[in-house]
Amino acid sequence: MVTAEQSEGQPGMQLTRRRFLAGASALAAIPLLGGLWPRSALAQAISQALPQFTALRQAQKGILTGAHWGAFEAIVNGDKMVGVQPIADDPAPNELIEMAPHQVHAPNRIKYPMVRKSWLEGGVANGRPELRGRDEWVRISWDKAFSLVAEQISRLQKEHGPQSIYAGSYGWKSVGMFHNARTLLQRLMNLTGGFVNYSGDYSTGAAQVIMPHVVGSVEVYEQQTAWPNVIDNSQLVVMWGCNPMITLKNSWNLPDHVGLSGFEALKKKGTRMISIDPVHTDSARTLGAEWIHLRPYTDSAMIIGIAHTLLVEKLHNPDFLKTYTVGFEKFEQYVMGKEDGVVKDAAWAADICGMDAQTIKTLARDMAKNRTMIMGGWGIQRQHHGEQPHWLLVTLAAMLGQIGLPGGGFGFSYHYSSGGSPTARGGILGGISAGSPTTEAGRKIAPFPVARITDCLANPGKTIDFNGSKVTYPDIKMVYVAGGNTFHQQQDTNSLVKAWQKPEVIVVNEPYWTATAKYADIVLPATTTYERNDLDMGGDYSQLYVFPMHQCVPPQHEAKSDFDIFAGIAAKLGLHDAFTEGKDEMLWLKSMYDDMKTQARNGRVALPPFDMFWSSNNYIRFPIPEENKQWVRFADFRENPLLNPLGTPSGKIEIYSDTIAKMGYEDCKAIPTWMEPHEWYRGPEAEKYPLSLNTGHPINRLHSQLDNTPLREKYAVADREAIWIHPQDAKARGISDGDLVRAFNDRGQILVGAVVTENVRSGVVRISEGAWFDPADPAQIGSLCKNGNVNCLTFDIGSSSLAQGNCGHMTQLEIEKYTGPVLKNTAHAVPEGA
Ligand code: PGD
Repeated sequence: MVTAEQSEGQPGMQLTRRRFLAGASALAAIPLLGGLWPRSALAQAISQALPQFTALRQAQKGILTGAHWGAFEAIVNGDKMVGVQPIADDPAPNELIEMAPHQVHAPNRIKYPMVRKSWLEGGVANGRPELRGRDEWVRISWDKAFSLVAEQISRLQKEHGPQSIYAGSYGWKSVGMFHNARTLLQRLMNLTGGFVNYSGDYSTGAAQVIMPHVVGSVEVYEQQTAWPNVIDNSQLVVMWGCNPMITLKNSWNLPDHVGLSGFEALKKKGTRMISIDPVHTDSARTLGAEWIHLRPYTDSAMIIGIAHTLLVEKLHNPDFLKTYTVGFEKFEQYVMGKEDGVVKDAAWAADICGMDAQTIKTLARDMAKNRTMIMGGWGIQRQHHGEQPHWLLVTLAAMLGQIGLPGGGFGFSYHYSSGGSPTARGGILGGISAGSPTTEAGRKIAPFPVARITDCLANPGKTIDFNGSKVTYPDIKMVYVAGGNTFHQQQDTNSLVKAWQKPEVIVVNEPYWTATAKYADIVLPATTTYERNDLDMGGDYSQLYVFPMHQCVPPQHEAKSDFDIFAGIAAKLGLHDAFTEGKDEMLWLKSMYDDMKTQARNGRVALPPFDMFWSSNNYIRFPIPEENKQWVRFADFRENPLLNPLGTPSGKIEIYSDTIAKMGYEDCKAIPTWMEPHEWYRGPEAEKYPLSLNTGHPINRLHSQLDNTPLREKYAVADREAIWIHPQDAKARGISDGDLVRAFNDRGQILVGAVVTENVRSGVVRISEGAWFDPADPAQIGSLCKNGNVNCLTFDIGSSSLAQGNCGHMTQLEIEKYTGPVLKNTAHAVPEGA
């Protein structure tokens, strides 16, 4: 059982946090709790309330700071970071924190502001955009850099308006509520008039659009039934397409790592766990979960097969369906083949999924017999028709009738940022605001779905469907990226390289020479978290800690924080005071803290003054109300659906959506359905490309972050990204463990290193996302990527007309043993002359 001490901890998206806390006002009746603060007149009370606080002070050697992979103390010698140690009460410290010194002192840091030579010389008219990624670089002063960028913004706002500047800048940046690269960029752009933004995200593009139609909330970023409740009550936990023991190592904000201890507790208790995945994941192996493997991209069919068994064996819950859902009868007709004559029974599903029907039937019976928690991952929705699996999982959970009961139902964020880590009661830090556009034109611009970036750059003026509306792409002339790695995140990298030649100017703020930086015109060196001061919350869902992130070392080389970079550009535009509001870094941190302090006081939690907090080099841990440890998602809806309706048009779970029906989309119908995907093992492309790709998140990295650290030694094979190949598939192609392999399809080719393993089912290969793009010949679009960037192979279409999410987890390919010339991996090299 997760104890009070263990069950600490909070998502990434501000939207989520606000949503949940609004929903959590039911907690208002908790008793008055004492203030929690470091060394002060109340030290005695503190050491009683926070034993771990004392432990931290005793053990403390270094400077408190943190990253997506954990809060830690940095050990510094002079101007060098030389080591780290985890904070004392992290229930599952993550070894990735050990990379912090390497992040600071990485050989491929961008040292100075740089400009691409042809752009500098030829200007916008003759900048030779086709040379992006292979041109020479010229070092310039910060003053010159600020002027160059400011001139472009000013020119474009005047000549083409805010719709010509794309500053969506999607990305995982670094932790810290103040130095939020993307928000700071957008704050500047709003002050200049406005800019084009994106909607959605790469993580949950499909699910976050379909779920509001189904249950009235995005679900993927909502608080989950609390871990202690799951541990106490769930009898069967089904991990459907997720790998929590890996993905929970990192969080959007500083992680509390409570989810990891939650899964460990389930294992210890002996709770039955099943992993449904084409890959025998690390989670399944370490937790001792049963492995049900299906063909990739066939999850929807399997869920429908389960639904059929439940129906014919009368294992479903008609009362729940009647009271809490609408449209089940239409789904039932579909499953029973009333209209199309195709009965979608276990045998039908098993044939599609490449498994035996008995497995599906047994699973259906086990789910109905036990208190079952279905934990759905997100990879299954980063696919063509990616809206369907989540809609179907909700439908399945509704048929089981356990939604809103302790330990039952479904949860789509247990594998992310410790969803289910009980919410503490304290203050919440707000960050710096992006503000809003200062011009009418800026206010009118509609965002486009984030993963349509290549399509947008390549096809200005094109109109696409999106969630019942139409979006017309603007004509983008400037792209500004700060805190993201477009050349990693976007599917079909080679199409991106082509479309990337369209804008007149591309600016990137980055600490490192990533491919996105190498393909820019102006590159501005950004500091890492460890070179600046910040504040963050610890625990995305739990909001458990307020954490000081102290500057550990001076800015490296000529790097500046994004705040200082944008303040410098703002000064050239006459907007310095509007941008900074007259405050420097520390004044901003103080005002953020003071706002939180006021808010906490309203919630009857007292906080120490900022100066005391900051100088203590300690963090504050908020108390968790007892009732939050047993919080059950949808319990209020279940208790009284009339008083607590869902945010759907009917107020109920919509298994049939009239709203979606009215959109009339062929690729997302009014009930959840199975549709053949764009590419799969039975499609025409499978003749040439028989292997199905699984591209999960990496074990020893966060997306592309840390690919340039010694961690590579743990996962790179022959100095390339690894590819997992089933022994049968390897043997058929004469490939042995450790071989260099060329993986390819019509879109691209990459060099990867073979790991021959039974941890993937035959017909499937796994390549993690995040390897930095490194084309063998940058002059040839489509040349071999020497580092193994999987997105060279994936295709770039929207999940459907509804959500337009990305399809990064779906593609057919072929592999062969690489016998070509020796190719040096230069993904992490500094461009010549830089
Ligand atoms: P990161 O590697 O986190 O990936 O894509 P995302 O672009 O978020 O890149 C963040 C970049 O920000 C890094 O280059 C880092 O150095 C930089 N950075 C960090 N801190 C700072 C800072 O303070 N200032 C500045 N200026 N820069 C900073 C991730 C995206 O990829 C996501 S979220 C998902 S879920 C998708 N996943 C997949 C997938 O599973 N499979 C495929 N095929 N494709 C995917 N793409 C998506």
